[in-house]
Amino acid sequence: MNTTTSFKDYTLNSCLLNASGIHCLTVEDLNALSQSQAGAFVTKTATLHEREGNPTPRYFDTPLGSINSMGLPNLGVDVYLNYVIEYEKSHPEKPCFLSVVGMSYEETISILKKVQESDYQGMTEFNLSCPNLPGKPQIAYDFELTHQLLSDVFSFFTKPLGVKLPPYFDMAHFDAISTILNQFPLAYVNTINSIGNGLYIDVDSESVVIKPKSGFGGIGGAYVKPTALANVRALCTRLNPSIQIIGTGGVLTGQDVFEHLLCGASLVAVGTQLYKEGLGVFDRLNRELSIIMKKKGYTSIEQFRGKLKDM
Ligand code: IRO
Repeated sequence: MNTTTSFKDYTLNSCLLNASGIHCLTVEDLNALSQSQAGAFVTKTATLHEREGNPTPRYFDTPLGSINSMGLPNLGVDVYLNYVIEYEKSHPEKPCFLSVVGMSYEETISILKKVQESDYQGMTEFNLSCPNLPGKPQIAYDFELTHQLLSDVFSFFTKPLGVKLPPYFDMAHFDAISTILNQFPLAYVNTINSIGNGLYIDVDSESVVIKPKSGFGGIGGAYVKPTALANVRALCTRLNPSIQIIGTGGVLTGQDVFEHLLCGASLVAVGTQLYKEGLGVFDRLNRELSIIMKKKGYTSIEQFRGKLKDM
Protein backbone atom coordinates (compact mmCIF):
# COMPACT_ATOMS: atom_id res chain seq x y z
CA MET A 1 0.00 0.00 0.00
CA ASN A 2 1.40 3.34 -1.06
CA THR A 3 -0.38 6.35 0.43
CA THR A 4 2.31 8.87 -0.48
CA THR A 5 0.90 11.76 -2.43
CA SER A 6 2.33 14.43 -4.65
CA PHE A 7 1.40 18.05 -4.09
CA LYS A 8 3.13 20.64 -6.24
CA ASP A 9 6.88 19.90 -5.86
CA TYR A 10 6.41 17.85 -2.70
CA THR A 11 6.08 14.13 -2.19
CA LEU A 12 4.26 13.68 1.11
CA ASN A 13 3.91 10.63 3.35
CA SER A 14 0.25 11.41 3.99
CA CYS A 15 -2.40 13.43 2.16
CA LEU A 16 -3.61 14.91 5.48
CA LEU A 17 -3.01 18.29 7.10
CA ASN A 18 -4.69 20.48 9.71
CA ALA A 19 -7.26 23.07 8.66
CA SER A 20 -5.82 26.50 9.40
CA GLY A 21 -6.98 27.73 12.79
CA ILE A 22 -6.87 24.33 14.49
CA HIS A 23 -3.83 23.46 16.62
CA CYS A 24 -1.59 26.03 14.92
CA LEU A 25 -1.73 29.26 16.94
CA THR A 26 1.50 28.94 18.91
CA VAL A 27 5.00 27.71 18.14
CA GLU A 28 4.32 24.78 20.53
CA ASP A 29 1.17 23.89 18.55
CA LEU A 30 3.14 23.99 15.29
CA ASN A 31 6.00 21.91 16.70
CA ALA A 32 3.47 19.28 17.80
CA LEU A 33 1.93 19.24 14.31
CA SER A 34 5.39 18.76 12.82
CA GLN A 35 5.72 15.59 14.95
CA SER A 36 2.27 14.24 14.02
CA GLN A 37 1.27 11.83 11.25
CA ALA A 38 0.00 14.69 9.05
CA GLY A 39 1.79 14.97 5.69
CA ALA A 40 1.95 18.77 5.91
CA PHE A 41 0.60 21.51 8.17
CA VAL A 42 -0.42 25.15 8.06
CA THR A 43 -0.21 28.08 10.47
CA LYS A 44 -3.10 30.04 11.91
CA THR A 45 -3.97 32.82 9.50
CA ALA A 46 -1.65 35.71 10.31
CA THR A 47 -2.36 39.42 10.14
CA LEU A 48 0.34 42.10 10.10
CA HIS A 49 0.07 42.68 13.86
CA GLU A 50 -0.79 40.37 16.74
CA ARG A 51 -4.54 40.14 17.47
CA GLU A 52 -6.50 39.02 20.53
CA GLY A 53 -9.54 38.05 18.46
CA ASN A 54 -13.20 38.18 19.49
CA PRO A 55 -14.45 37.91 23.09
CA THR A 56 -14.88 34.42 24.57
CA PRO A 57 -16.60 31.99 24.53
CA ARG A 58 -15.94 31.95 20.78
CA TYR A 59 -15.77 28.21 19.92
CA PHE A 60 -18.36 25.55 20.76
CA ASP A 61 -18.41 21.82 19.99
CA THR A 62 -21.86 20.65 18.89
CA PRO A 63 -23.00 17.04 18.47
CA LEU A 64 -22.54 17.22 14.68
CA GLY A 65 -19.61 19.62 14.45
CA SER A 66 -18.67 23.05 15.72
CA ILE A 67 -19.45 26.75 15.59
CA ASN A 68 -16.73 29.39 15.93
CA SER A 69 -16.28 33.11 15.88
CA MET A 70 -12.61 33.35 16.82
CA GLY A 71 -12.09 36.68 15.05
CA LEU A 72 -8.59 35.99 13.75
CA PRO A 73 -6.58 35.75 16.98
CA ASN A 74 -2.92 35.29 15.99
CA LEU A 75 0.63 36.22 16.97
CA GLY A 76 1.29 38.47 13.96
CA VAL A 77 2.91 37.52 10.67
CA ASP A 78 6.54 37.98 11.83
CA VAL A 79 6.24 35.11 14.33
CA TYR A 80 4.84 32.67 11.74
CA LEU A 81 7.14 33.85 8.96
CA ASN A 82 10.20 33.33 11.18
CA TYR A 83 8.84 29.92 12.16
CA VAL A 84 8.40 28.68 8.59
CA ILE A 85 11.78 30.06 7.49
CA GLU A 86 13.60 28.25 10.29
CA TYR A 87 11.43 25.13 9.95
CA GLU A 88 11.95 24.68 6.21
CA LYS A 89 15.74 24.70 6.61
CA SER A 90 15.61 21.42 8.54
CA HIS A 91 12.36 19.68 7.47
CA PRO A 92 12.14 19.45 3.69
CA GLU A 93 9.99 16.28 3.87
CA LYS A 94 6.98 17.75 5.73
CA PRO A 95 6.18 21.31 4.64
CA CYS A 96 4.59 23.98 6.81
CA PHE A 97 2.42 26.41 4.82
CA LEU A 98 1.99 30.04 5.91
CA SER A 99 -1.62 31.31 6.05
CA VAL A 100 -2.15 35.08 5.83
CA VAL A 101 -4.66 37.87 5.28
CA GLY A 102 -4.63 41.58 6.03
CA MET A 103 -7.25 43.50 8.00
CA SER A 104 -7.46 45.79 4.95
CA TYR A 105 -6.55 45.67 1.25
CA GLU A 106 -3.35 47.61 1.93
CA GLU A 107 -2.39 45.40 4.87
CA THR A 108 -2.77 42.29 2.71
CA ILE A 109 -0.41 43.79 0.12
CA SER A 110 2.12 44.71 2.87
CA ILE A 111 2.05 41.18 4.31
CA LEU A 112 2.55 39.51 0.94
CA LYS A 113 5.39 41.95 0.10
CA LYS A 114 7.03 40.94 3.38
CA VAL A 115 6.71 37.26 2.43
CA GLN A 116 7.99 37.94 -1.09
CA GLU A 117 11.07 39.75 0.27
CA SER A 118 11.79 37.12 2.92
CA ASP A 119 13.86 33.93 2.66
CA TYR A 120 10.70 31.79 2.80
CA GLN A 121 10.41 29.59 -0.28
CA GLY A 122 7.38 27.49 0.73
CA MET A 123 3.67 27.73 0.14
CA THR A 124 1.62 30.73 1.23
CA GLU A 125 -2.15 30.36 1.70
CA PHE A 126 -4.08 33.60 1.21
CA ASN A 127 -7.26 33.36 3.31
CA LEU A 128 -10.08 34.94 1.29
CA SER A 129 -12.80 33.61 3.53
CA CYS A 130 -12.74 34.55 7.22
CA PRO A 131 -16.45 34.73 8.17
CA ASN A 132 -16.04 36.19 11.66
CA LEU A 133 -14.83 39.78 11.44
CA PRO A 134 -17.67 42.09 12.48
CA GLY A 135 -18.41 44.49 9.63
CA LYS A 136 -16.11 42.74 7.13
CA PRO A 137 -17.69 40.50 4.48
CA GLN A 138 -15.83 37.42 3.27
CA ILE A 139 -13.51 38.64 0.50
CA ALA A 140 -14.18 35.81 -1.95
CA TYR A 141 -17.95 36.49 -1.99
CA ASP A 142 -17.04 39.78 -3.73
CA PHE A 143 -15.85 38.64 -7.15
CA GLU A 144 -14.71 42.07 -8.33
CA LEU A 145 -12.62 42.62 -5.18
CA THR A 146 -11.13 39.14 -5.45
CA HIS A 147 -10.08 39.78 -9.05
CA GLN A 148 -8.56 43.15 -8.16
CA LEU A 149 -6.68 41.79 -5.14
CA LEU A 150 -5.23 38.83 -7.04
CA SER A 151 -4.22 41.12 -9.92
CA ASP A 152 -2.35 43.38 -7.49
CA VAL A 153 -0.78 40.47 -5.61
CA PHE A 154 0.48 38.70 -8.71
CA SER A 155 2.03 41.94 -10.00
CA PHE A 156 4.85 41.37 -7.47
CA PHE A 157 4.37 37.96 -5.82
CA THR A 158 6.38 35.20 -7.51
CA LYS A 159 6.40 32.54 -4.77
CA PRO A 160 3.89 29.66 -4.66
CA LEU A 161 0.48 30.96 -3.54
CA GLY A 162 -2.80 29.21 -2.78
CA VAL A 163 -6.15 30.67 -1.75
CA LYS A 164 -8.61 29.53 0.92
CA LEU A 165 -12.16 29.86 -0.34
CA PRO A 166 -15.53 30.07 1.35
CA PRO A 167 -18.21 27.59 0.27
CA TYR A 168 -20.28 28.47 -2.79
CA PHE A 169 -23.84 27.27 -3.24
CA ASP A 170 -24.75 28.03 -6.84
CA MET A 171 -23.47 26.77 -10.19
CA ALA A 172 -23.21 30.36 -11.43
CA HIS A 173 -20.88 31.13 -8.52
CA PHE A 174 -18.70 28.05 -9.17
CA ASP A 175 -18.38 29.31 -12.76
CA ALA A 176 -17.66 32.90 -11.71
CA ILE A 177 -14.95 32.18 -9.13
CA SER A 178 -13.29 29.61 -11.41
CA THR A 179 -13.14 32.08 -14.29
CA ILE A 180 -11.36 34.54 -12.00
CA LEU A 181 -8.95 32.04 -10.42
CA ASN A 182 -7.98 30.59 -13.82
CA GLN A 183 -6.49 33.98 -14.77
CA PHE A 184 -3.75 33.65 -12.16
CA PRO A 185 -0.75 31.32 -11.63
CA LEU A 186 -2.18 29.89 -8.41
CA ALA A 187 -0.55 26.83 -6.89
CA TYR A 188 -3.76 25.58 -5.30
CA VAL A 189 -7.17 26.36 -3.87
CA ASN A 190 -8.25 25.17 -0.44
CA THR A 191 -12.01 24.62 -0.23
CA ILE A 192 -14.02 25.05 2.01
CA ASN A 193 -13.65 27.40 4.96
CA SER A 194 -16.41 27.07 7.55
CA ILE A 195 -19.97 27.77 6.38
CA GLY A 196 -20.28 31.35 7.50
CA ASN A 197 -22.76 32.78 9.96
CA GLY A 198 -24.71 29.78 11.11
CA LEU A 199 -26.51 29.85 14.44
CA TYR A 200 -26.45 27.10 17.08
CA ILE A 201 -28.66 27.49 20.12
CA ASP A 202 -29.01 25.79 23.48
CA VAL A 203 -32.63 24.95 24.09
CA ASP A 204 -32.38 24.59 27.90
CA SER A 205 -30.95 28.05 28.46
CA GLU A 206 -32.76 29.42 25.37
CA SER A 207 -29.48 31.10 24.48
CA VAL A 208 -26.80 31.28 21.83
CA VAL A 209 -23.57 29.37 22.67
CA ILE A 210 -20.85 31.80 21.60
CA LYS A 211 -20.52 35.46 22.56
CA PRO A 212 -19.44 37.39 19.44
CA LYS A 213 -21.92 38.54 16.78
CA SER A 214 -25.00 37.52 18.82
CA GLY A 215 -24.03 33.87 18.48
CA PHE A 216 -23.53 33.75 14.70
CA GLY A 217 -20.44 31.84 13.60
CA GLY A 218 -18.71 29.57 11.10
CA ILE A 219 -20.01 25.99 11.00
CA GLY A 220 -17.67 23.01 10.63
CA GLY A 221 -17.80 19.25 11.08
CA ALA A 222 -20.27 16.64 9.78
CA TYR A 223 -22.82 19.31 8.79
CA VAL A 224 -20.58 20.63 6.02
CA LYS A 225 -19.33 17.52 4.17
CA PRO A 226 -21.82 17.59 1.25
CA THR A 227 -21.09 21.28 0.70
CA ALA A 228 -17.33 20.66 0.91
CA LEU A 229 -17.46 17.78 -1.57
CA ALA A 230 -19.58 19.84 -3.96
CA ASN A 231 -17.04 22.67 -3.85
CA VAL A 232 -14.07 20.33 -4.34
CA ARG A 233 -15.81 18.65 -7.29
CA ALA A 234 -17.11 21.84 -8.89
CA LEU A 235 -13.70 23.52 -8.71
CA CYS A 236 -11.81 20.40 -9.79
CA THR A 237 -13.87 20.25 -13.00
CA ARG A 238 -13.48 23.98 -13.72
CA LEU A 239 -9.96 25.02 -12.69
CA ASN A 240 -6.80 24.78 -14.78
CA PRO A 241 -5.20 21.39 -14.08
CA SER A 242 -2.11 23.21 -12.72
CA ILE A 243 -4.23 24.49 -9.78
CA GLN A 244 -4.38 21.65 -7.27
CA ILE A 245 -7.08 21.33 -4.62
CA ILE A 246 -6.98 20.94 -0.86
CA GLY A 247 -10.32 19.55 0.30
CA THR A 248 -11.45 20.72 3.72
CA GLY A 249 -14.73 20.08 5.49
CA GLY A 250 -16.56 17.28 7.22
CA VAL A 251 -13.63 14.88 7.58
CA LEU A 252 -14.32 12.52 10.50
CA THR A 253 -13.31 9.15 9.01
CA GLY A 254 -11.07 7.55 6.42
CA GLN A 255 -14.14 7.27 4.19
CA ASP A 256 -14.52 11.05 4.29
CA VAL A 257 -10.87 11.40 3.20
CA PHE A 258 -11.48 8.90 0.37
CA GLU A 259 -14.55 10.89 -0.78
CA HIS A 260 -12.59 14.16 -0.91
CA LEU A 261 -9.84 12.47 -2.95
CA LEU A 262 -12.41 10.89 -5.29
CA CYS A 263 -13.89 14.36 -5.90
CA GLY A 264 -10.42 15.59 -6.91
CA ALA A 265 -8.65 16.81 -3.79
CA SER A 266 -4.86 16.34 -3.71
CA LEU A 267 -4.64 16.95 0.05
CA VAL A 268 -7.35 16.75 2.68
CA ALA A 269 -7.51 19.01 5.75
CA VAL A 270 -9.06 18.25 9.12
CA GLY A 271 -10.52 21.01 11.30
CA THR A 272 -13.30 20.29 13.80
CA GLN A 273 -12.39 16.60 14.22
CA LEU A 274 -8.75 17.54 14.93
CA TYR A 275 -10.01 19.95 17.59
CA LYS A 276 -12.21 17.24 19.14
CA GLU A 277 -9.84 14.28 18.89
CA GLY A 278 -6.35 15.78 19.01
CA LEU A 279 -3.30 14.96 16.89
CA GLY A 280 -3.96 11.21 16.97
CA VAL A 281 -6.68 11.84 14.38
CA PHE A 282 -4.05 11.82 11.59
CA ASP A 283 -2.80 8.33 12.42
CA ARG A 284 -6.38 7.00 12.62
CA LEU A 285 -7.44 8.60 9.31
CA ASN A 286 -4.29 7.37 7.53
CA ARG A 287 -5.03 3.83 8.74
CA GLU A 288 -8.72 3.99 7.83
CA LEU A 289 -7.89 5.29 4.35
CA SER A 290 -5.39 2.46 3.82
CA ILE A 291 -8.01 -0.14 4.81
CA ILE A 292 -10.54 1.30 2.32
CA MET A 293 -7.93 1.38 -0.46
CA LYS A 294 -6.93 -2.20 0.25
CA LYS A 295 -10.56 -3.39 0.22
CA LYS A 296 -11.08 -1.68 -3.12
CA GLY A 297 -7.84 -3.02 -4.58
CA TYR A 298 -6.12 0.36 -4.96
CA THR A 299 -2.37 0.50 -4.40
CA SER A 300 -1.97 4.27 -4.81
CA ILE A 301 -4.08 7.40 -4.38
CA GLU A 302 -3.43 8.38 -8.01
CA GLN A 303 -5.53 5.38 -9.13
CA PHE A 304 -8.77 7.01 -7.90
CA ARG A 305 -8.06 10.70 -7.33
CA GLY A 306 -10.70 12.81 -9.11
CA LYS A 307 -12.28 9.76 -10.73
CA LEU A 308 -15.79 10.27 -9.35
CA LYS A 309 -18.26 8.78 -11.87
CA ASP A 310 -21.41 10.39 -13.23
CA MET A 311 -24.48 8.18 -13.53
O1 IRO B 1 -12.56 33.40 13.32
C1 IRO B 1 -11.53 32.98 12.78
O2 IRO B 1 -10.38 33.27 13.19
C2 IRO B 1 -11.72 32.12 11.61
C3 IRO B 1 -11.03 32.28 10.41
I1 IRO B 1 -9.57 33.65 10.15
C4 IRO B 1 -11.35 31.47 9.30
O3 IRO B 1 -10.79 31.58 8.20
N1 IRO B 1 -12.35 30.57 9.45
C5 IRO B 1 -13.02 30.40 10.61
O4 IRO B 1 -13.92 29.54 10.68
N2 IRO B 1 -12.69 31.19 11.69
